Amino acid sequence: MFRFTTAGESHGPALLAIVEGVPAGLEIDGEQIDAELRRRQGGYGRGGRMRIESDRAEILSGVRHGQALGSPITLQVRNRDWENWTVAMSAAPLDSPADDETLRRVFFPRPGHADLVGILKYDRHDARDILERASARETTSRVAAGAVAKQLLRAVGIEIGSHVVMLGGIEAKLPDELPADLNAAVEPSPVRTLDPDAEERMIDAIDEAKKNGDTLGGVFEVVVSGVPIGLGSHVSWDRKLDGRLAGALMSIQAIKGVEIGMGFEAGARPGSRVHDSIVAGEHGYGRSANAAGGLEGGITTGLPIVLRAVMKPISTLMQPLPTVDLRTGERGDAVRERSDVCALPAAGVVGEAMVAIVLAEAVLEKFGGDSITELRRNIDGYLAQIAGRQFLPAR
Ligand code: EPS
Repeated sequence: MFRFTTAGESHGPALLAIVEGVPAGLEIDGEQIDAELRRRQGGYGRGGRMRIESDRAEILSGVRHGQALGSPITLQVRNRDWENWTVAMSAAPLDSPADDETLRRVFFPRPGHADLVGILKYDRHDARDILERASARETTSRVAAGAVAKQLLRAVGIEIGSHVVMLGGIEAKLPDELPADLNAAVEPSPVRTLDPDAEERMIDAIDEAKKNGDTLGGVFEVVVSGVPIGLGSHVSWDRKLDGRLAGALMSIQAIKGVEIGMGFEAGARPGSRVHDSIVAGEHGYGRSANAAGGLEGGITTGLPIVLRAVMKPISTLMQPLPTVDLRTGERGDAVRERSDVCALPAAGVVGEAMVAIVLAEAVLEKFGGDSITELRRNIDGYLAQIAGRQFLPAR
């Protein structure tokens, strides 16, 4: 079984990810993990923290001489900023009392963040106890784990990319066909978009928001190619891959909605203008289009999986929103923690990681295998079976 968990506070000593179920013998390249971490740190609109950190993963377990052992893989990314937080975030009780400023306590919860609901639910009195874990810094662990999942998927021919399709209301004009290597095409863009014209306006919008002490969100798209027919299942609600992918994307900080394929637009059209016709092609069954976004009945169709997620604007505003002082109930201004004006380009990278994790899980569920050799053999056997199944008369 493929599974992962993360741990770590934003200003604690480190962020951790434990990934279990990676088949033995899979080549694990630490450089590729670090490259994904670097991608997550980028994008126009990031704040001061990204100038402090240069995230790198140390592999603490589960890999020997560059190959997975089949045992849990532990990844650690140290927080450089920790040296400024050793007192405020000390795990041990302090020897002597310290003032609120030294402890960096937070009494003005931010609307939109987990601050208020978190302290009420967990019975805390300092919102720092909540925000340290609610912070999107946690996505560092997800991207590290996702980079391992990506290496597994790449070994079986599945590739994942992403791009920004809308930022702060500015929509990117998309080409009829996406570039084969989506990430290579968008990486030079500071906002990770394919439309140079929109890129300029998106950058201006971020500058404007920054000037106004405001923040911006938007929509990113994740595209997966090389997916075999038959991942996921229609038989039970929790095995439907569309639901699992949507849930994984929705779990990313600040994500408020997910679309698959044509998405919400499908609700405005008649069925005749939504569903992809089934056609008989040279290589077997095919589709006239991919409005379904690569998923029907919770099962992959063999066409690219296309998912979109909307990110709300970050809830830390330099022009703060109204809130209430947790100590007195008096009206106040929400805390102004250092933050980003826009983290949408990075959110796309996190989206890729979450999609990779769910797909790695789905691949191993369907094909199993303790070793990469066994996994490949199982996949090859299934693909041969599917190929032989094309156009057979009904039994
Ligand atoms: C982030 C690190 C954080 C923020 C941001 C994402 O660093 P710090 O809080 O030290 O400035 O820049 O976190 C949030 C947007 C949030 O709401 O918590 C990161 O590593 O991505």
